[in-house]
Amino acid sequence: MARIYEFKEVEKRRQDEWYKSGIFNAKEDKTKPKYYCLVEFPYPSGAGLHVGHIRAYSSMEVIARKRRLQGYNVLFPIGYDAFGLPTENYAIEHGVHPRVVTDTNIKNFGEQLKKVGFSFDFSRVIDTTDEDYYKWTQWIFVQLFKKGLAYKSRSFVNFCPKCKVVLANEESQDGVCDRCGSEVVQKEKDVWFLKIRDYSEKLLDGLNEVDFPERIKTEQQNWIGKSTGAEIDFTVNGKDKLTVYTTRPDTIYGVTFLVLAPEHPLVAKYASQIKNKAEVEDYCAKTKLKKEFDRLFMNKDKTGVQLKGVDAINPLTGKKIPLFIADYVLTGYGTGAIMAVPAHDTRDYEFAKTFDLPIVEVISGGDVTKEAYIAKEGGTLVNSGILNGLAVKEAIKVITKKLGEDGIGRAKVDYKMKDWAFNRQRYWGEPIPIIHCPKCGQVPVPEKDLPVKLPHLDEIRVSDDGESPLSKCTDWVETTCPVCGGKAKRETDTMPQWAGSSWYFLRYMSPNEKGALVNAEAYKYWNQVDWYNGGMEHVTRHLIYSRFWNQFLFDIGAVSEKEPYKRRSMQGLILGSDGQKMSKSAGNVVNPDDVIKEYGADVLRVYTLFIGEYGMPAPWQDDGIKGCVRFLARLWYAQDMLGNGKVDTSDLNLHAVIKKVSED
Ligand code: ANZ
Ligand code: ZN
Repeated sequence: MARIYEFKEVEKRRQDEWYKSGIFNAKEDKTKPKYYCLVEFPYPSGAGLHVGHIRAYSSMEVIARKRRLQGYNVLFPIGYDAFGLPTENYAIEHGVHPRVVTDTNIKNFGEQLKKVGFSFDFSRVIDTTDEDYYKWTQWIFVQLFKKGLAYKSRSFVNFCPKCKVVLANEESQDGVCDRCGSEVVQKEKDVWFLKIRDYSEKLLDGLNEVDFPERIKTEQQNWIGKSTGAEIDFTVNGKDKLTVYTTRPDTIYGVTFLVLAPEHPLVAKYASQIKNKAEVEDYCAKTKLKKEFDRLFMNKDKTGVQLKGVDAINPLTGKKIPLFIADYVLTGYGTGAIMAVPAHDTRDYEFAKTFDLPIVEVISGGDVTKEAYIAKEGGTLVNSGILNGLAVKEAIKVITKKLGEDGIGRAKVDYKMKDWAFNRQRYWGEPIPIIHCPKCGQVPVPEKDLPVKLPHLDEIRVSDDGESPLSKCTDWVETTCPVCGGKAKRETDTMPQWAGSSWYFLRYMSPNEKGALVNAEAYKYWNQVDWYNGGMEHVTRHLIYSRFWNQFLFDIGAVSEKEPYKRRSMQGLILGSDGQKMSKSAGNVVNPDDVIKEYGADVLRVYTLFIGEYGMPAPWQDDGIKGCVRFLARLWYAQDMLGNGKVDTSDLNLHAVIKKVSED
């Protein structure tokens, strides 16, 4: 182990030289081909750098260094995604301003990153909480607003009662808050949305252009959740139209009831005609308390209530069918109403069994007295009038055409992805640059007045009504309308965590540019990110959001590439030595500083690269570190021997060595 002392001594000396001379600082050099390496910039938490960061960054470090040796002009930047809840919560708890907390944490992260010896360009460090940075985050929001892609609407949202924030679906994936683990409740609130749904097709198409692992493409496709089917209009109570969305219009002869989401507007509309009103209202109230996740996946026992006094007609069989409300039908998907085909849909089947409703087989091949027959391929239509004898695929075409001719239906594409809930009632975020004028309505802050600076507040606690702390800052809230000059109020919500990271890869190209989000020349040179490495957990959020923003910026001519990232890879997590996720509470966290202190940075870097199959989780093992120490000692020895001329290298086939090393 004698060598460790040497490692450490040399490392320190080298690092000091590197960062003093700025040897890794990238300059636009048109005589050289460029290569843009990107890693997910860290959230500067109080806990400091994690060994997971080291794994994620060391791999890209290898690529960056290799590309430099290959003659590329490499951009390998780093920065901080610094708005967000943990800092804000820490600030509240300790009575320190989040600005101070953020600056302290960033300073600490910078020192740690340098101790690891990363070849980042530290002259381009960006901080999403910097006014010069979030000016452009706000500018992008204003452009989205002007194009009608940002809107405010009253809506049911996922609300975390502990953090007191509205969460996007992506942040409450299993019905629990991403941040604190509390159960999420549904709450009605004014919410800003970005119309990411309008970009569904573009986001799907773009996947054909990029070099992403299949796993990532599939996750994004599933998240967007494209489905093709039809909308069909049913007639309710002889006169009103009720439209359902179905992927199986061919099964229409098998429809024996309709189901509405409890939130469906028709329920309120028929309030006076519904005979069992109390029962219905009770059920609606109970549904409100349920999380969407449970409604979708935990609904083993189907519950629901018939709307007595209301009925519909199956337009093809002419038969009267009952209407129900049930929480397995969601309000945010399709039309919030379904035609139920119990013979061929499992959920409808269970519901029909529970409520003793008729089950009519319309696709042959299964045994619908036992279970729903859901196979789409191979079945033949039966009990279906004009569709009898047709295969499913053919029947879908025929019936969709007929519904169209009869004016009661149309082909329809739908997406599971919802619009992006884009606000927080919190302090530590980018103010949403909108002014509310009693005369002119929502007016975007003129570009010359950006950034809308976050005012300094001493009290940043959220009030119990869930309103943003900014709403208490009267001096800041009260302003004049940029259109009519009358008295107006500023929007007091801030943007969500994901805003700043949705375009940061552009800012690195010209971090000090004043006149645009990115300098045109710099963009022309650095252009797309050549290789982006990050975590699998960011594939459905950050990676979709940032592709959306980039596609939008392309559409308004702010950038010339549709896709921001040419290639993406992902590292697996580093687990504690007990095989569990590292966490303070489990006491299995490894601090990279300690490893460096004991073994030196190279050992840490080499170990995180060799720890296991790159895309897979791997437990931290002290024995593994010792192996890396021995490996590096041998390397040093070999170098000494070569340097001293003690080894004859005349018959060394340099090209063969380069080939082998490159491939490995
Ligand atoms: C009739 C039918 C018959 C259906 C059948 C399926 C099978 P995907 O494929 O995931 O897009 N559906 C529509 N809107 C819904 C909502 N808001 N909440 C819950 N379920 C809803 O799912 C589309 C199918 O899910 C639709 O097609 C509808 O049920 C149901 F043999 O309509 B189907
Ligand atoms: Zn006005």
